[in-house]
Amino acid sequence: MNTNERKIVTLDRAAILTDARRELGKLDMPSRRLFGKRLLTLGGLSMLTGCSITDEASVNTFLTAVSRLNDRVQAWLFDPHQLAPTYSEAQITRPFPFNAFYSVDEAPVVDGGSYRLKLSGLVTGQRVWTLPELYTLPHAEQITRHICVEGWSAIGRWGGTPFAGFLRRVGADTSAKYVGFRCADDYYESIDMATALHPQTLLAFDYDGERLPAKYGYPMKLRMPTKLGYKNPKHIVEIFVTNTYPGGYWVDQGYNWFGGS
Ligand SMILES: Nc1nc2c(c(=O)[nH]1)N[C@H]1C(S)=C(S)[C@@H](COP(=O)(O)O)O[C@H]1N2
Ligand SMILES: [Mo]
Repeated sequence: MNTNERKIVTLDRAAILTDARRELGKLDMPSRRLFGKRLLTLGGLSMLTGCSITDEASVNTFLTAVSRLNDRVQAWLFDPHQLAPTYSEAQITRPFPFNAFYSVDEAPVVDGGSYRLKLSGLVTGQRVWTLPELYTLPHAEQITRHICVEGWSAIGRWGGTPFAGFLRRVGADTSAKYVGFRCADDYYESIDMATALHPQTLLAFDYDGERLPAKYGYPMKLRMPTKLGYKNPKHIVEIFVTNTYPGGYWVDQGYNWFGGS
């Protein structure tokens, strides 16, 4: 028994390990093998994360560190060329569910005429975009599955412009680590650059052949079939490129940042 392990005997080892396992359990098989049984002990994990687990506060620090470890493994496993499954029109879930941190009648009402999308951070084209300008960009459609951590998934159809092309057009530094989003409803998110450049990552203006209604994120959302629902920001008003970790609305409350699906 090392010093750390001796200190944690008074804490509920089983419960902490269950939480840590749940965090790592979001990973798929190759990474589970990577973390083989030996490392999934508290001693092994605290060594990997560099945390000593001695009290409540350090349990939280430890679990956050496990989550960031999970981010790094997911980023490492992420295949930028691997496509998420696509579906047929007939498989679309109708009606498509709404979800947000408020109820549907509280969805922000954004005025399309005065709307301006702001581009900031590590981009040479720091400027604002009007909706008519954005609507002239190359168009793509996808029918993909949206998976929410609250326990539902649904197939929907989104249309918009491939995000990689948009980032290149605005002169984004694609060697930067993060793309961050600010939303009209105080939501915020950030994603890794590899996912931002993934061919199925779409700056979506349409839902099922129509402009996005307010509930699904008017005037635009980022649609990523490779990420869980909460990583897909609706009502985007600002996009920024940065090397400083920006966090996210749910991520800052303990959800895993990478959030792969
Ligand atoms: N701006 C904003 N974006 C958001 C959210 C939100 O509350 N506000 N909720 C997220 C969550 S948890 C989910 S599951 C999806 C729901 O998208 P939908 O309403 O199109 O189904 O939006 C995500 N993006
Ligand atoms: Mo969600």
